[in-house]
Amino acid sequence: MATDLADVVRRGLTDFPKSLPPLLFYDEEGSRLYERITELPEYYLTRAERSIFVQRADELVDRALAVDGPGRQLTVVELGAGSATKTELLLAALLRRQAACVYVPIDVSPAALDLATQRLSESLPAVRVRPIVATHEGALPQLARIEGPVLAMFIGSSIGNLADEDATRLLRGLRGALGRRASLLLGTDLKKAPEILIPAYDDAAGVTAAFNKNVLVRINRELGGRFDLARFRHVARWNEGRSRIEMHLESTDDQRVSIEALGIVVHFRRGETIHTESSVKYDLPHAARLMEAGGFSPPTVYFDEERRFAVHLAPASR
Ligand code: AVJ
Repeated sequence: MATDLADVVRRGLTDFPKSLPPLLFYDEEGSRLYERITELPEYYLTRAERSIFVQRADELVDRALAVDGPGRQLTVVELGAGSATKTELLLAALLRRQAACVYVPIDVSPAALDLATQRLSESLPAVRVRPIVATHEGALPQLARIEGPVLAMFIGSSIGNLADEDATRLLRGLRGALGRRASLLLGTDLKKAPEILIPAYDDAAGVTAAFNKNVLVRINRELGGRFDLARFRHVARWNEGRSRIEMHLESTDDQRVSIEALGIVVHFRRGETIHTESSVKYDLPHAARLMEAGGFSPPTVYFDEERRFAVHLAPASR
């Protein structure tokens, strides 16, 4: 995959149908907006997953530690760590079992990693933070060098951004880099009524709309784009066949938008959209299939009280 912003944007906007990868959301402003999303009344995901950690962190940690037997310290790796507020609960539980631990947060946003490192140094000084600014795939070679047992966290239902083939490839990559010493802690949002899902991605305060449109702001700033935000509408759709929420930016009329750094003019028909994100909603067999295909054993599954969200813990399969 092209990782350079210009290449990614060129490819996405000259493709049909048009799309942009969700990775582009997370510049400094986008990371801030995402943090606000996690606090919205409609966005239940973060609260549901946090409540699982609040109630079950000790049990989760005991199970993760049991995989490798007693002795060596467990290292925690996290894909797409963001601000790591939920992870803190797990790290605190781990420090009730071992004196210190290494935590390796991976994120494309240096700002988010700085914030996480800063906060953890104050709240849990026994955690040695070794951040990696990279995409998930980009970090794999460095993960292969970690010694001892590793708990790899991929929480927040971030896996839902990936189509099943890509999710499987990523889990396999993780399993390949970490080997048999790895356990996987995977958070997945669960399939539920569109009446609950849609508002979670189209909130009343318009924070998700601003988060979505921020990719256009970013293209304007970083690539000399001329997107007029008033002529694009935030849309959240439920795709039943693929069991996913889709976010789009819909052009409100026929228009041409030039992007200076790319030397292109992009044409939009009225109602045409840029697909900016998919967020897959899982049932348990679906999640188990992905983990198995990724090289992990059947998981232990933990739920919040309302069964909106699931956290799966699985050791590497032999
Ligand atoms: C960070 C990918 C888990 O899909 O729910 C939130 C991102 N997009 N609101 C999700 C997001 C719109 C979020 N993930």
